[in-house]
Amino acid sequence: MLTATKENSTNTVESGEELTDGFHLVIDALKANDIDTIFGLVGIPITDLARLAQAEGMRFIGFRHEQHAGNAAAIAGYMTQKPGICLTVSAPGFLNGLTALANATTNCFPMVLISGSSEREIVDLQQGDYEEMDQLNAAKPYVKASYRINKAEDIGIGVARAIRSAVSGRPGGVYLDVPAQLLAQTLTVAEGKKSIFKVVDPIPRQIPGPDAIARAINVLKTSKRPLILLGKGAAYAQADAEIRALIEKSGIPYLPMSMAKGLLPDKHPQCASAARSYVLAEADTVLIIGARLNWLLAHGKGKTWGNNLKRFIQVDISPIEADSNVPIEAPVIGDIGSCVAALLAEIGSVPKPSAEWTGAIEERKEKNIAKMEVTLSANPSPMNFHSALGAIRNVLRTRPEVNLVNEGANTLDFCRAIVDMNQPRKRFDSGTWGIMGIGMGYSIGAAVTSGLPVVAVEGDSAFGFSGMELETVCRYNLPITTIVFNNNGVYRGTDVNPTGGPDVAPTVFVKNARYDKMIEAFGGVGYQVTTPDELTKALTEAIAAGKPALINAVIDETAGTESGRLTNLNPSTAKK
Ligand code: ADP
Ligand code: TPW
Repeated sequence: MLTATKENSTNTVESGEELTDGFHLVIDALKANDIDTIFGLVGIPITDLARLAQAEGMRFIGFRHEQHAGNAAAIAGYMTQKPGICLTVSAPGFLNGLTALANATTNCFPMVLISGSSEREIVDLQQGDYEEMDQLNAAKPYVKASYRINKAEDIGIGVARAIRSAVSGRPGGVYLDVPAQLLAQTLTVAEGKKSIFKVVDPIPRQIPGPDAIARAINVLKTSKRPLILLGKGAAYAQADAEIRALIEKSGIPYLPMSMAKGLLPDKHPQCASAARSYVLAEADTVLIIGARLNWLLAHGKGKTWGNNLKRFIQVDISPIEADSNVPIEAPVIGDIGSCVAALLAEIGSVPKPSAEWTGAIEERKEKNIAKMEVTLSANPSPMNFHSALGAIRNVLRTRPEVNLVNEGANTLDFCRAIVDMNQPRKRFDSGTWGIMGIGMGYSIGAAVTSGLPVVAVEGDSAFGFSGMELETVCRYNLPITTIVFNNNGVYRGTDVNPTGGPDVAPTVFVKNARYDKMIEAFGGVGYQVTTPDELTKALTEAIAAGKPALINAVIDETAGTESGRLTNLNPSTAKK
């Protein structure tokens, strides 16, 4: 605590009265709202903020690049429904964090990026301050909300607004600008205390109208081949029991989007993942819960959907999500817990789907699963994506509590299809943008938040975006096992430079790189594996050890497909 010896910035204090300052008030405001962890990277003007957070009993997890601190905060927000907090310096630090904040907004994850900023009067006249930038305006297009706090007495309100904005309604990223001089401003302790408070009901329930529920139930009553589609919004909502009850009571087959896998165990008899193409094409009515009809679902139309317009019911908290891509016959607007509970109360009046529909799905599933097992159990040399993922799947089946982080192209597509999930909110991947670079940030965020092991399944290109954070993983001794699918390049390693010149092709990396040596530099354990058996042994051992490890899994460099399953989005290979 500071002590006033003469007039301070508030000009109200008599000599000897105890003072507090902006640094303390920011920490007090976060703590008052049960925030116990900050992910960030220090420097002027926020180093002392990080020090103080730690001194006041919060965890400060320091990163090597702000984007990964931001990604850690974002995934912590997704896992907990509390905004993940990322702290950065001004201008470049802020911009490095902004990618993560924009990604959080895109994925509907609650997060607050707090960045120090330069003096307003210099920034606004563009007089060339250290790390000068108009950060508030730079953030605006990419966030749900952005605020600047200019007076120490407003810190409580500013933090409250940031928290409420991040978690209420559709969650998203919030930018909070803290000018350097704000942090140094003082108030009396009594004034400071008065200005800090805990946000009441930051995630208010939003109850759907009874007419919307009746409309949705009527659509279901008249459907012949219904399907429920679960998105990561459904996982985020933590309404697991209600969702399970709705699915089981209705008897309707369901399909989880990738981060909704495990909301119900993937082995659930009504899970239609193994017949995905069939159900999307053949369903006549789709009840969407917490998913958007964006590119990941072919915008709700075209060949993926059997070229016919479906009847859609959409449960979402955003009133403007419906009709974004195709007409929605029955929008149900509210929080998923309330909406699903209201649908559950009426679902008894909807006839169970016909045996013809569920039987046809079952038949497809059995055929596809049998085909997949043959592919997974083949043991080619060198190892390919399937044989490696078959081994990982078998190990993770014995450890359902493990968090799985996944990025890459082929590595992402195949892992999503092969590695089943059995608990909710355990799968974290490239998400709505298909972004590369979330690997180590999400892994660290998930490990710190849950205290449970993390396995990151990473393409070698994908891993490169955040690889330096291996030092962070080792520094905090986190139970993270990173598996690099090393096929010598982006998608694969066999492209050649057609000119015969000295540069390698744009997709090619150093051959036979030893990513396992990288973690050894920081005291972690490295493994090099070339067969599924070696991978099984290394992964089992690494998870059991609960310490930082990296497995360099050598994958056939010819095995990958350009852009994985997104070949159709490449301008040169898209089907016209
Ligand atoms: P996916 O990528 O899995 O298809 P999306 O991120 O596209 O999922 O969609 C998630 C949707 O869930 C968003 O439209 C968002 O508004 C919605 N959502 C998030 N949280 C809630 C909630 N608590 N209640 C209702 N809808 C929610
Ligand atoms: C921020 C473009 C999509 S997938 C990918 C890139 C570079 C890497 C694929 O190679 P990898 O995986 O990881 O070795 P695999 O299994 O196919 O061998 N920059 C950003 N995001 C994206 N999506 C890209 C580039 C891309």
